[in-house]
Amino acid sequence: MSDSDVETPTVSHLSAPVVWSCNEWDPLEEVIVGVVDGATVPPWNHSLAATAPAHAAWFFEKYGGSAFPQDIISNASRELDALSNRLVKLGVKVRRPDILDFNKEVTTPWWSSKGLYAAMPRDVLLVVGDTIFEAPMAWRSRYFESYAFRNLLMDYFRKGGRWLTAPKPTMAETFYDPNYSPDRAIIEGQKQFVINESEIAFDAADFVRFGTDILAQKSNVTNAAGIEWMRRHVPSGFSVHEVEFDDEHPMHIDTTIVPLAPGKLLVNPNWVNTMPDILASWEILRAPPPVKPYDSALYFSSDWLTMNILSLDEKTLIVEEQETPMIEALTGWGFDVIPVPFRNFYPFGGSIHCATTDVRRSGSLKSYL
Ligand code: DAV
Repeated sequence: MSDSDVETPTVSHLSAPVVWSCNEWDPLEEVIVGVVDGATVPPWNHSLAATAPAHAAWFFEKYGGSAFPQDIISNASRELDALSNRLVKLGVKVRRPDILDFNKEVTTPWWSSKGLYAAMPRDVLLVVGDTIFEAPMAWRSRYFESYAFRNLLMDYFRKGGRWLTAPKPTMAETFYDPNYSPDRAIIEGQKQFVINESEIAFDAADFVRFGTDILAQKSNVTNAAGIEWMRRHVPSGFSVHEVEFDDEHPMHIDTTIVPLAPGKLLVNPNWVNTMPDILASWEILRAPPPVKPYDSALYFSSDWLTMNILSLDEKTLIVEEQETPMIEALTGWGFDVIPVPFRNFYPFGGSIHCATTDVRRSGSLKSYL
């Protein structure tokens, strides 16, 4: 390999950070918005059954292993493009992942599986200060998902960004609990999970950033070893705290608690019965019920996607346009809301927060908890 094959970073990340985000609400400068092209419906399996709503089983029976139906892809794609254009108009730099064909079967020494999608950058990438973390994931269908973001990550790396990839679990049979069942998710007061602690696993979306403090939950895709790995690898000045809520089938924290501004937290009224001590001083807004009906099209998630909001800054929130009770509640709490159409993205299992990940927000590292 000649020297010219690798561009050595010359830009100091201290003087002009290409990757910099410490919380969910500082002014947004650069964001990755997902894509749905190439999305494949994963075959129904044990780890998926742990969190997918039971009413969606028919969808996986019908389409599991095939590409998502084209009309679902086209309608969601239009909304993703519209969100991207809107963000650009608001002065935010928008990046998109590569389009990969997730309908290809991949084989590792332990298993074979088709892929899923590159729709949810929030699940795969987590920016903590000047470092972008690539999550190991816990579903076989997501093993290679981060490669859709490889060109972006290489670009950030070349420009001086720090990039860390967590060790991936083998996702062999031994990593999943064969006795786990969603209807026995709590046994003797203890939450049960479909993954065990034999290897490191997490999705980035089980972490939420409050400046120097990052809260994380164990879930059906994030184990204690994964949280501990993050704890040992976050840049200096950050600490990771484990929190637990009352969602019996947790997967991703961003429909449970959503910090909107310093001291202001949106919480899920069904899943947050007791506030962790660390959040005791924060003012809370209990999310109003989501607008229905659309639950027949929620194949991967609960109907709390209404809470899955992206902050442009600590005053301005991007919210799905049909979630009017939420828009009214947030406006009443002093926020400016930018409504965008995003309902056709819901079948992929997320809303605006899931479909994006902030790579750069201005502001400095501070303690808020
Ligand atoms: O509420 O089912 C969806 C969030 C996905 N990032 C839920 C979690």
